[in-house]
Amino acid sequence: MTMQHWQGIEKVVVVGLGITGLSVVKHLMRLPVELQVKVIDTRDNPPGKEELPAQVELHAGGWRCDWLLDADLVVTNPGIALATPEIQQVLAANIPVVGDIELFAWQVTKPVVAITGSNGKSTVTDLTGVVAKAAGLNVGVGGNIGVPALDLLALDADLYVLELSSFQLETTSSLSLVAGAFLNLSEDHMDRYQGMDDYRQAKLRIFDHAQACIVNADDKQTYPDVEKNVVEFSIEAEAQACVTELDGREYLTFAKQRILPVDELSLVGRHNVANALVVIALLAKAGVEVEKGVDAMKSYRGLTHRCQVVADNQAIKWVNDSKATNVASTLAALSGLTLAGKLYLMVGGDGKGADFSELAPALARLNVQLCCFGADGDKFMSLHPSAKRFDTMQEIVEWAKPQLSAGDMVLLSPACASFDQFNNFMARGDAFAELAKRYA
Ligand code: UMA
Ligand code: ADP
Repeated sequence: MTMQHWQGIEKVVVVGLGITGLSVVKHLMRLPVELQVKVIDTRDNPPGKEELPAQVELHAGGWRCDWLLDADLVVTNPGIALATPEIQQVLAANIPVVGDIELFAWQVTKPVVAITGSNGKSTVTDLTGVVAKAAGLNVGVGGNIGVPALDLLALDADLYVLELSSFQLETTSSLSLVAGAFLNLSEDHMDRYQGMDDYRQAKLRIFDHAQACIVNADDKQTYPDVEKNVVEFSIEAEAQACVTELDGREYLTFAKQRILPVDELSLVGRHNVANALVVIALLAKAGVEVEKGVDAMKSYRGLTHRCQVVADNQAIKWVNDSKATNVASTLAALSGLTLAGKLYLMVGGDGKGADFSELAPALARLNVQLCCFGADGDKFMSLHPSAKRFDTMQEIVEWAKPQLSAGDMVLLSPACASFDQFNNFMARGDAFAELAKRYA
Protein backbone atom coordinates (compact mmCIF):
# COMPACT_ATOMS: atom_id res chain seq x y z
CA MET A 1 0.00 0.00 0.00
CA THR A 2 1.37 3.42 -0.95
CA MET A 3 0.56 6.21 1.50
CA GLN A 4 2.48 9.20 0.12
CA HIS A 5 -0.70 10.76 -1.29
CA TRP A 6 -2.12 11.14 2.22
CA GLN A 7 0.64 13.30 3.63
CA GLY A 8 -0.84 16.54 4.99
CA ILE A 9 -4.43 15.34 4.64
CA GLU A 10 -6.52 15.27 7.81
CA LYS A 11 -9.97 16.54 6.87
CA VAL A 12 -11.82 14.84 4.02
CA VAL A 13 -15.27 15.81 2.78
CA VAL A 14 -17.12 13.26 0.65
CA VAL A 15 -19.74 14.80 -1.64
CA GLY A 16 -22.58 12.48 -2.56
CA LEU A 17 -23.39 9.26 -0.77
CA GLY A 18 -24.92 6.42 -2.86
CA ILE A 19 -22.82 3.33 -3.43
CA THR A 20 -19.78 5.39 -4.43
CA GLY A 21 -19.82 7.69 -1.38
CA LEU A 22 -20.30 4.75 0.94
CA SER A 23 -17.39 2.85 -0.59
CA VAL A 24 -15.22 5.97 -0.25
CA VAL A 25 -16.11 6.39 3.45
CA LYS A 26 -15.40 2.72 4.18
CA HIS A 27 -12.08 2.97 2.34
CA LEU A 28 -11.05 6.10 4.28
CA MET A 29 -11.86 4.33 7.57
CA ARG A 30 -9.65 1.38 6.58
CA LEU A 31 -6.59 3.52 5.81
CA PRO A 32 -3.78 3.53 8.40
CA VAL A 33 -4.07 7.33 8.82
CA GLU A 34 -6.14 9.47 11.21
CA LEU A 35 -8.76 11.21 9.07
CA GLN A 36 -11.78 13.30 9.98
CA VAL A 37 -14.46 12.35 7.44
CA LYS A 38 -17.66 14.29 6.73
CA VAL A 39 -20.31 13.67 4.07
CA ILE A 40 -22.49 16.14 2.17
CA ASP A 41 -25.39 15.00 0.00
CA THR A 42 -27.73 17.51 -1.63
CA ARG A 43 -30.58 14.99 -1.54
CA ASP A 44 -32.88 15.00 1.51
CA ASN A 45 -32.71 11.27 1.99
CA PRO A 46 -29.58 10.03 0.25
CA PRO A 47 -29.21 6.32 -0.51
CA GLY A 48 -26.74 4.58 1.79
CA LYS A 49 -27.54 6.80 4.81
CA GLU A 50 -28.36 3.89 7.11
CA GLU A 51 -25.02 2.22 6.48
CA LEU A 52 -22.91 5.28 7.31
CA PRO A 53 -20.64 4.67 10.34
CA ALA A 54 -21.85 6.60 13.41
CA GLN A 55 -18.68 8.70 13.74
CA VAL A 56 -19.12 10.17 10.22
CA GLU A 57 -21.14 13.37 10.23
CA LEU A 58 -23.68 13.74 7.38
CA HIS A 59 -25.22 16.91 6.04
CA ALA A 60 -28.17 16.06 3.76
CA GLY A 61 -30.54 18.23 1.72
CA GLY A 62 -28.09 20.93 0.63
CA TRP A 63 -24.50 22.16 0.68
CA ARG A 64 -22.15 23.05 3.59
CA CYS A 65 -19.63 25.41 2.03
CA ASP A 66 -17.92 25.92 5.43
CA TRP A 67 -17.14 22.17 5.51
CA LEU A 68 -15.97 22.21 1.91
CA LEU A 69 -13.64 25.17 2.32
CA ASP A 70 -12.17 23.75 5.53
CA ALA A 71 -11.29 20.42 3.87
CA ASP A 72 -7.83 19.19 2.84
CA LEU A 73 -9.40 16.92 0.22
CA VAL A 74 -12.85 16.71 -1.37
CA VAL A 75 -14.02 13.42 -2.90
CA THR A 76 -17.00 13.70 -5.26
CA ASN A 77 -19.60 11.27 -6.57
CA PRO A 78 -19.56 10.87 -10.39
CA GLY A 79 -23.11 12.23 -10.47
CA ILE A 80 -21.82 15.66 -9.33
CA ALA A 81 -20.50 17.81 -12.19
CA LEU A 82 -17.22 19.65 -11.56
CA ALA A 83 -18.98 22.75 -12.96
CA THR A 84 -21.28 22.81 -9.90
CA PRO A 85 -20.71 26.27 -8.33
CA GLU A 86 -19.91 24.82 -4.87
CA ILE A 87 -17.24 22.54 -6.36
CA GLN A 88 -15.87 25.44 -8.38
CA GLN A 89 -15.42 27.36 -5.10
CA VAL A 90 -13.41 24.45 -3.69
CA LEU A 91 -11.18 24.35 -6.77
CA ALA A 92 -10.72 28.13 -6.64
CA ALA A 93 -9.49 27.72 -3.05
CA ASN A 94 -6.86 25.25 -4.33
CA ILE A 95 -8.34 22.34 -2.42
CA PRO A 96 -7.89 19.12 -4.41
CA VAL A 97 -11.07 17.49 -5.76
CA VAL A 98 -10.89 13.82 -6.74
CA GLY A 99 -13.24 10.92 -7.40
CA ASP A 100 -13.31 7.34 -6.13
CA ILE A 101 -11.27 6.08 -9.10
CA GLU A 102 -8.44 8.46 -8.20
CA LEU A 103 -8.42 7.07 -4.64
CA PHE A 104 -8.35 3.59 -6.15
CA ALA A 105 -5.35 4.64 -8.28
CA TRP A 106 -3.51 5.86 -5.16
CA GLN A 107 -3.89 2.46 -3.50
CA VAL A 108 -3.80 -0.23 -6.17
CA THR A 109 -0.59 -2.18 -6.61
CA LYS A 110 -1.77 -4.75 -9.17
CA PRO A 111 -2.27 -4.34 -12.94
CA VAL A 112 -5.42 -2.55 -14.07
CA VAL A 113 -7.19 -2.48 -17.44
CA ALA A 114 -10.07 -0.07 -18.07
CA ILE A 115 -12.80 0.51 -20.59
CA THR A 116 -14.68 3.65 -21.63
CA GLY A 117 -16.87 4.66 -24.59
CA SER A 118 -20.47 5.60 -25.30
CA ASN A 119 -21.78 2.05 -25.80
CA GLY A 120 -20.51 -1.43 -24.96
CA LYS A 121 -18.55 -0.62 -21.78
CA SER A 122 -20.40 -3.03 -19.49
CA THR A 123 -20.30 -5.86 -22.02
CA VAL A 124 -16.56 -5.51 -22.62
CA THR A 125 -15.85 -5.10 -18.90
CA ASP A 126 -17.84 -8.17 -17.91
CA LEU A 127 -16.49 -10.36 -20.72
CA THR A 128 -12.90 -9.31 -19.97
CA GLY A 129 -13.45 -10.47 -16.40
CA VAL A 130 -15.05 -13.75 -17.51
CA VAL A 131 -12.22 -14.62 -19.92
CA ALA A 132 -9.47 -13.61 -17.48
CA LYS A 133 -11.06 -15.79 -14.79
CA ALA A 134 -11.27 -18.71 -17.21
CA ALA A 135 -7.58 -18.16 -17.94
CA GLY A 136 -6.92 -18.78 -14.25
CA LEU A 137 -6.64 -15.27 -12.80
CA ASN A 138 -8.20 -13.87 -9.65
CA VAL A 139 -9.98 -10.85 -11.16
CA GLY A 140 -11.70 -7.80 -9.67
CA VAL A 141 -14.40 -6.35 -11.97
CA GLY A 142 -16.11 -3.06 -11.16
CA GLY A 143 -16.47 0.69 -11.65
CA ASN A 144 -19.42 2.19 -13.51
CA ILE A 145 -20.76 -1.34 -14.09
CA GLY A 146 -22.12 -1.11 -10.55
CA VAL A 147 -19.48 -2.38 -8.09
CA PRO A 148 -17.50 0.57 -6.68
CA ALA A 149 -13.83 0.21 -7.55
CA LEU A 150 -12.67 0.76 -3.96
CA ASP A 151 -14.70 -2.27 -2.82
CA LEU A 152 -12.52 -4.43 -5.09
CA LEU A 153 -9.24 -3.67 -3.32
CA ALA A 154 -9.98 -6.21 -0.59
CA LEU A 155 -9.86 -8.97 -3.21
CA ASP A 156 -6.16 -8.39 -3.76
CA ALA A 157 -6.81 -9.55 -7.31
CA ASP A 158 -4.17 -10.46 -9.93
CA LEU A 159 -5.90 -8.11 -12.36
CA TYR A 160 -8.50 -5.35 -12.04
CA VAL A 161 -10.96 -4.61 -14.84
CA LEU A 162 -12.73 -1.25 -14.54
CA GLU A 163 -15.59 0.24 -16.51
CA LEU A 164 -15.06 4.01 -16.41
CA SER A 165 -17.68 6.61 -17.29
CA SER A 166 -16.72 10.03 -18.59
CA PHE A 167 -18.00 11.34 -15.23
CA GLN A 168 -15.52 9.18 -13.33
CA LEU A 169 -12.65 10.07 -15.66
CA GLU A 170 -13.19 13.81 -15.07
CA THR A 171 -11.93 13.41 -11.49
CA THR A 172 -9.19 10.85 -12.21
CA SER A 173 -5.66 11.99 -13.01
CA SER A 174 -3.13 9.37 -11.95
CA LEU A 175 -4.63 5.99 -12.87
CA SER A 176 -1.91 3.83 -14.47
CA LEU A 177 -3.22 1.18 -16.83
CA VAL A 178 -1.53 -1.73 -18.52
CA ALA A 179 -4.18 -1.14 -21.17
CA GLY A 180 -7.12 1.21 -21.63
CA ALA A 181 -9.83 0.99 -24.30
CA PHE A 182 -11.98 3.73 -25.81
CA LEU A 183 -14.71 1.81 -27.63
CA ASN A 184 -16.67 4.44 -29.58
CA LEU A 185 -18.12 7.93 -29.31
CA SER A 186 -21.71 8.96 -30.01
CA GLU A 187 -23.98 11.63 -28.58
CA ASP A 188 -24.91 11.13 -24.92
CA HIS A 189 -24.90 13.10 -21.65
CA MET A 190 -25.23 16.43 -23.45
CA ASP A 191 -26.94 17.78 -20.32
CA ARG A 192 -23.56 17.51 -18.56
CA TYR A 193 -21.12 18.54 -21.31
CA GLN A 194 -20.75 21.70 -23.37
CA GLY A 195 -20.59 19.68 -26.58
CA MET A 196 -19.18 16.54 -28.16
CA ASP A 197 -15.56 17.61 -27.84
CA ASP A 198 -15.93 18.32 -24.14
CA TYR A 199 -17.44 14.82 -23.71
CA ARG A 200 -14.67 13.26 -25.85
CA GLN A 201 -11.92 14.99 -23.88
CA ALA A 202 -13.30 13.56 -20.62
CA LYS A 203 -13.17 10.06 -22.13
CA LEU A 204 -9.67 10.53 -23.57
CA ARG A 205 -8.36 10.94 -20.01
CA ILE A 206 -8.39 7.12 -19.86
CA PHE A 207 -5.17 7.18 -21.93
CA ASP A 208 -3.24 9.66 -19.76
CA HIS A 209 -1.11 6.94 -18.11
CA ALA A 210 -1.93 3.90 -20.25
CA GLN A 211 0.87 1.68 -21.54
CA ALA A 212 -1.38 0.54 -24.40
CA CYS A 213 -4.23 2.65 -25.83
CA ILE A 214 -6.80 0.44 -27.51
CA VAL A 215 -8.68 2.49 -30.11
CA ASN A 216 -11.40 1.86 -32.67
CA ALA A 217 -10.05 2.16 -36.22
CA ASP A 218 -13.68 2.42 -37.39
CA ASP A 219 -14.24 5.50 -35.16
CA LYS A 220 -11.27 7.87 -35.28
CA GLN A 221 -12.71 10.02 -32.48
CA THR A 222 -11.40 7.39 -30.08
CA TYR A 223 -7.74 8.14 -30.92
CA PRO A 224 -5.65 10.20 -28.49
CA ASP A 225 -4.74 13.72 -29.66
CA VAL A 226 -1.08 13.19 -28.78
CA GLU A 227 1.42 10.49 -29.71
CA LYS A 228 0.76 7.31 -27.69
CA ASN A 229 1.22 3.57 -27.96
CA VAL A 230 -1.93 2.83 -29.93
CA VAL A 231 -3.41 -0.64 -30.55
CA GLU A 232 -6.16 -0.60 -33.17
CA PHE A 233 -9.21 -2.82 -33.41
CA SER A 234 -11.58 -2.93 -36.37
CA ILE A 235 -14.45 -4.97 -37.75
CA GLU A 236 -14.09 -3.35 -41.16
CA ALA A 237 -10.40 -3.23 -41.99
CA GLU A 238 -7.09 -4.87 -41.16
CA ALA A 239 -5.85 -3.93 -37.69
CA GLN A 240 -3.92 -5.48 -34.83
CA ALA A 241 -7.21 -6.88 -33.49
CA CYS A 242 -9.56 -7.56 -36.41
CA VAL A 243 -11.72 -9.97 -38.32
CA THR A 244 -9.74 -11.99 -40.86
CA GLU A 245 -11.09 -14.39 -43.46
CA LEU A 246 -9.08 -17.60 -43.51
CA ASP A 247 -10.03 -20.67 -45.56
CA GLY A 248 -13.48 -19.18 -46.23
CA ARG A 249 -14.26 -18.57 -42.55
CA GLU A 250 -14.10 -15.36 -40.47
CA TYR A 251 -11.79 -15.41 -37.45
CA LEU A 252 -11.09 -12.99 -34.63
CA THR A 253 -7.36 -12.42 -34.91
CA PHE A 254 -4.81 -10.56 -32.82
CA ALA A 255 -1.38 -9.73 -34.24
CA LYS A 256 -2.30 -12.02 -37.16
CA GLN A 257 -2.87 -15.00 -34.84
CA ARG A 258 -6.25 -16.80 -35.00
CA ILE A 259 -8.08 -16.63 -31.69
CA LEU A 260 -11.51 -18.08 -32.57
CA PRO A 261 -14.02 -18.27 -35.45
CA VAL A 262 -16.57 -15.42 -35.39
CA ASP A 263 -19.48 -17.84 -35.91
CA GLU A 264 -18.60 -19.64 -32.66
CA LEU A 265 -19.41 -16.59 -30.54
CA SER A 266 -22.75 -16.91 -28.74
CA LEU A 267 -23.05 -13.11 -28.59
CA VAL A 268 -25.49 -11.62 -31.10
CA GLY A 269 -24.72 -8.66 -33.41
CA ARG A 270 -21.71 -7.28 -35.26
CA HIS A 271 -20.99 -4.73 -32.51
CA ASN A 272 -20.34 -7.64 -30.18
CA VAL A 273 -17.65 -8.89 -32.57
CA ALA A 274 -15.97 -5.51 -31.98
CA ASN A 275 -16.48 -5.92 -28.24
CA ALA A 276 -14.86 -9.38 -28.33
CA LEU A 277 -11.87 -7.96 -30.25
CA VAL A 278 -11.39 -5.35 -27.52
CA VAL A 279 -11.46 -8.04 -24.83
CA ILE A 280 -8.76 -9.97 -26.70
CA ALA A 281 -6.62 -6.85 -27.13
CA LEU A 282 -6.96 -5.79 -23.48
CA LEU A 283 -6.04 -9.21 -22.16
CA ALA A 284 -3.18 -9.70 -24.61
CA LYS A 285 -1.73 -6.37 -23.51
CA ALA A 286 -2.18 -7.38 -19.86
CA GLY A 287 -0.13 -10.51 -20.56
CA VAL A 288 -3.04 -12.92 -20.04
CA GLU A 289 -3.06 -16.16 -22.03
CA VAL A 290 -6.26 -15.47 -23.94
CA GLU A 291 -6.26 -18.96 -25.53
CA LYS A 292 -7.06 -20.43 -22.11
CA GLY A 293 -10.25 -18.35 -21.95
CA VAL A 294 -11.45 -18.95 -25.51
CA ASP A 295 -14.15 -21.47 -24.52
CA ALA A 296 -15.51 -18.99 -21.97
CA MET A 297 -15.63 -16.33 -24.69
CA LYS A 298 -17.48 -18.65 -27.05
CA SER A 299 -20.15 -19.54 -24.53
CA TYR A 300 -20.60 -16.01 -23.13
CA ARG A 301 -24.19 -14.95 -23.85
CA GLY A 302 -23.93 -11.34 -22.70
CA LEU A 303 -25.31 -9.30 -19.85
CA THR A 304 -29.03 -9.18 -19.28
CA HIS A 305 -30.87 -6.55 -21.35
CA ARG A 306 -28.13 -6.22 -24.03
CA CYS A 307 -29.08 -8.08 -27.23
CA GLN A 308 -29.87 -11.06 -25.04
CA VAL A 309 -31.74 -14.02 -26.50
CA VAL A 310 -34.47 -14.64 -23.92
CA ALA A 311 -36.45 -17.23 -25.88
CA ASP A 312 -35.74 -19.36 -28.92
CA ASN A 313 -38.68 -21.55 -29.84
CA GLN A 314 -39.61 -23.04 -33.24
CA ALA A 315 -36.71 -21.08 -34.78
CA ILE A 316 -38.18 -17.74 -33.61
CA LYS A 317 -35.74 -15.72 -31.51
CA TRP A 318 -36.88 -13.21 -28.89
CA VAL A 319 -34.12 -10.70 -28.12
CA ASN A 320 -34.08 -8.28 -25.19
CA ASP A 321 -31.99 -5.16 -25.92
CA SER A 322 -33.71 -2.90 -23.40
CA LYS A 323 -30.36 -1.21 -22.58
CA ALA A 324 -30.47 0.34 -26.07
CA THR A 325 -31.51 3.75 -24.81
CA ASN A 326 -29.99 5.80 -27.64
CA VAL A 327 -29.91 5.70 -31.44
CA ALA A 328 -26.34 4.38 -31.69
CA SER A 329 -27.08 1.31 -29.59
CA THR A 330 -30.19 0.43 -31.65
CA LEU A 331 -28.18 0.91 -34.85
CA ALA A 332 -25.62 -1.48 -33.41
CA ALA A 333 -28.29 -4.11 -32.81
CA LEU A 334 -29.48 -3.77 -36.44
CA SER A 335 -26.14 -3.62 -38.15
CA GLY A 336 -25.08 -6.86 -39.75
CA LEU A 337 -28.33 -8.54 -38.72
CA THR A 338 -29.20 -11.23 -41.27
CA LEU A 339 -32.43 -13.10 -40.80
CA ALA A 340 -34.14 -15.87 -42.72
CA GLY A 341 -37.48 -14.31 -41.77
CA LYS A 342 -38.92 -11.01 -40.61
CA LEU A 343 -37.71 -8.72 -37.86
CA TYR A 344 -40.41 -7.45 -35.49
CA LEU A 345 -38.64 -4.42 -34.03
CA MET A 346 -40.09 -2.72 -30.94
CA VAL A 347 -39.08 0.92 -30.57
CA GLY A 348 -40.21 3.83 -28.42
CA GLY A 349 -40.41 5.11 -24.86
CA ASP A 350 -38.98 8.35 -23.54
CA GLY A 351 -37.02 9.77 -26.51
CA LYS A 352 -35.01 12.38 -24.54
CA GLY A 353 -35.45 14.81 -27.47
CA ALA A 354 -33.23 12.72 -29.77
CA ASP A 355 -33.33 12.72 -33.58
CA PHE A 356 -34.27 9.22 -34.77
CA SER A 357 -33.92 9.81 -38.52
CA GLU A 358 -30.57 7.98 -38.63
CA LEU A 359 -32.48 4.74 -38.11
CA ALA A 360 -34.36 5.01 -41.43
CA PRO A 361 -31.54 3.83 -43.77
CA ALA A 362 -30.78 0.87 -41.49
CA LEU A 363 -34.47 -0.12 -41.45
CA ALA A 364 -34.70 0.21 -45.23
CA ARG A 365 -32.14 -2.59 -45.57
CA LEU A 366 -34.15 -5.04 -43.49
CA ASN A 367 -37.26 -7.16 -43.83
CA VAL A 368 -38.83 -5.41 -40.90
CA GLN A 369 -42.15 -4.80 -39.19
CA LEU A 370 -41.66 -1.65 -37.09
CA CYS A 371 -43.74 -1.65 -33.92
CA CYS A 372 -43.82 1.75 -32.17
CA PHE A 373 -44.95 2.12 -28.56
CA GLY A 374 -44.73 4.36 -25.52
CA ALA A 375 -44.73 8.14 -25.05
CA ASP A 376 -42.56 8.94 -28.09
CA GLY A 377 -43.75 6.09 -30.33
CA ASP A 378 -45.12 8.62 -32.86
CA LYS A 379 -41.60 9.88 -33.55
CA PHE A 380 -40.75 6.55 -35.22
CA MET A 381 -43.86 6.32 -37.43
CA SER A 382 -42.29 8.03 -40.45
CA LEU A 383 -39.11 5.92 -40.39
CA HIS A 384 -40.45 2.86 -42.26
CA PRO A 385 -43.58 2.13 -44.33
CA SER A 386 -44.44 -0.84 -42.10
CA ALA A 387 -44.65 1.28 -38.92
CA LYS A 388 -47.63 0.49 -36.71
CA ARG A 389 -48.58 2.30 -33.50
CA PHE A 390 -49.26 0.55 -30.16
CA ASP A 391 -49.46 1.76 -26.56
CA THR A 392 -47.61 -1.08 -24.85
CA MET A 393 -45.23 -3.97 -25.54
CA GLN A 394 -48.01 -6.38 -24.53
CA GLU A 395 -50.24 -5.05 -27.32
CA ILE A 396 -47.43 -5.53 -29.83
CA VAL A 397 -46.80 -9.11 -28.81
CA GLU A 398 -50.51 -10.02 -28.84
CA TRP A 399 -50.82 -8.59 -32.36
CA ALA A 400 -47.60 -10.14 -33.69
CA LYS A 401 -47.87 -13.63 -32.21
CA PRO A 402 -50.29 -15.16 -34.81
CA GLN A 403 -48.06 -13.92 -37.64
CA LEU A 404 -44.70 -15.21 -36.40
CA SER A 405 -43.01 -18.02 -38.30
CA ALA A 406 -39.67 -19.85 -38.34
CA GLY A 407 -36.70 -17.53 -38.99
CA ASP A 408 -38.40 -14.45 -37.51
CA MET A 409 -37.00 -12.40 -34.64
CA VAL A 410 -38.82 -10.25 -32.09
CA LEU A 411 -36.36 -7.58 -30.94
CA LEU A 412 -36.85 -4.97 -28.23
CA SER A 413 -34.21 -2.34 -29.01
CA PRO A 414 -36.16 0.82 -28.24
CA ALA A 415 -33.59 3.67 -28.78
CA CYS A 416 -35.35 5.40 -25.87
CA ALA A 417 -35.24 5.59 -22.11
CA SER A 418 -37.89 3.60 -20.27
CA PHE A 419 -39.10 6.16 -17.74
CA ASP A 420 -42.46 6.81 -19.45
CA GLN A 421 -43.71 3.31 -18.53
CA PHE A 422 -41.07 1.66 -16.31
CA ASN A 423 -38.76 2.47 -13.38
CA ASN A 424 -35.65 1.73 -15.44
CA PHE A 425 -34.35 -0.22 -18.45
CA MET A 426 -34.07 -3.37 -16.32
CA ALA A 427 -37.79 -3.38 -15.45
CA ARG A 428 -38.64 -2.86 -19.16
CA GLY A 429 -36.35 -5.73 -20.17
CA ASP A 430 -37.84 -8.00 -17.50
CA ALA A 431 -41.34 -7.21 -18.76
CA PHE A 432 -40.26 -8.13 -22.31
CA ALA A 433 -38.65 -11.38 -21.12
CA GLU A 434 -41.92 -12.26 -19.32
CA LEU A 435 -43.87 -11.68 -22.55
CA ALA A 436 -41.35 -13.78 -24.46
CA LYS A 437 -41.73 -16.63 -21.98
CA ARG A 438 -45.51 -16.47 -22.26
CA TYR A 439 -45.84 -16.09 -26.04
CA ALA A 440 -42.74 -17.81 -27.51
N1 UMA B 1 -26.80 13.31 -6.55
C1 UMA B 1 -27.30 14.47 -6.04
N2 UMA B 1 -26.70 15.01 -4.97
C2 UMA B 1 -25.64 14.45 -4.36
C3 UMA B 1 -25.13 13.24 -4.88
C4 UMA B 1 -25.73 12.69 -6.00
O1 UMA B 1 -28.27 15.00 -6.55
O2 UMA B 1 -25.14 15.02 -3.39
C5 UMA B 1 -27.43 12.73 -7.77
C6 UMA B 1 -26.48 12.84 -8.97
O3 UMA B 1 -26.66 14.03 -9.66
C7 UMA B 1 -26.85 11.63 -9.80
C8 UMA B 1 -27.34 10.62 -8.80
O4 UMA B 1 -27.60 11.34 -7.59
O5 UMA B 1 -27.85 11.85 -10.73
C9 UMA B 1 -26.26 9.55 -8.71
O6 UMA B 1 -25.92 9.34 -7.49
P1 UMA B 1 -25.98 7.88 -6.90
O7 UMA B 1 -26.00 7.99 -5.46
O8 UMA B 1 -27.05 7.09 -7.59
O9 UMA B 1 -24.57 7.37 -7.41
P2 UMA B 1 -23.92 5.98 -7.08
O10 UMA B 1 -24.93 5.06 -6.50
O11 UMA B 1 -22.71 6.26 -6.31
O12 UMA B 1 -23.58 5.44 -8.56
C10 UMA B 1 -22.39 5.86 -9.22
C11 UMA B 1 -22.68 5.93 -10.72
N3 UMA B 1 -23.72 6.92 -10.95
C12 UMA B 1 -23.51 7.97 -11.78
O13 UMA B 1 -22.48 8.15 -12.39
C13 UMA B 1 -24.65 8.95 -11.96
C14 UMA B 1 -23.12 4.57 -11.21
O14 UMA B 1 -23.29 4.61 -12.61
C15 UMA B 1 -22.03 3.54 -10.91
O15 UMA B 1 -22.49 2.26 -11.25
C16 UMA B 1 -21.68 3.58 -9.43
O16 UMA B 1 -21.34 4.92 -9.02
C17 UMA B 1 -20.46 2.67 -9.11
O17 UMA B 1 -19.29 3.16 -9.70
C18 UMA B 1 -24.65 4.65 -13.07
C19 UMA B 1 -24.79 5.56 -14.28
O18 UMA B 1 -25.91 5.90 -14.67
C20 UMA B 1 -25.13 3.24 -13.49
N4 UMA B 1 -23.68 5.96 -14.92
C21 UMA B 1 -23.72 6.78 -16.12
C22 UMA B 1 -23.94 5.94 -17.36
O19 UMA B 1 -23.60 4.74 -17.35
O20 UMA B 1 -24.42 6.49 -18.38
C23 UMA B 1 -22.41 7.53 -16.27
P1 ADP C 1 -22.63 0.70 -21.71
O1 ADP C 1 -22.12 0.12 -20.43
O2 ADP C 1 -21.59 1.53 -22.42
O3 ADP C 1 -23.97 1.36 -21.61
P2 ADP C 1 -23.58 -1.92 -22.57
O4 ADP C 1 -22.64 -3.06 -22.79
O5 ADP C 1 -24.41 -1.93 -21.34
O6 ADP C 1 -22.80 -0.55 -22.71
O7 ADP C 1 -24.57 -1.84 -23.82
C1 ADP C 1 -25.48 -0.74 -23.95
C2 ADP C 1 -26.23 -0.83 -25.28
O8 ADP C 1 -25.32 -0.62 -26.35
C3 ADP C 1 -26.88 -2.18 -25.56
O9 ADP C 1 -28.07 -1.93 -26.27
C4 ADP C 1 -25.89 -2.90 -26.41
O10 ADP C 1 -26.49 -3.85 -27.26
C5 ADP C 1 -25.27 -1.75 -27.22
N1 ADP C 1 -23.86 -1.99 -27.53
C6 ADP C 1 -23.02 -2.86 -26.93
N2 ADP C 1 -21.80 -2.80 -27.48
C7 ADP C 1 -21.85 -1.84 -28.43
C8 ADP C 1 -20.90 -1.31 -29.35
N3 ADP C 1 -19.64 -1.75 -29.39
N4 ADP C 1 -21.31 -0.33 -30.18
C9 ADP C 1 -22.56 0.14 -30.14
N5 ADP C 1 -23.52 -0.34 -29.31
C10 ADP C 1 -23.17 -1.32 -28.47
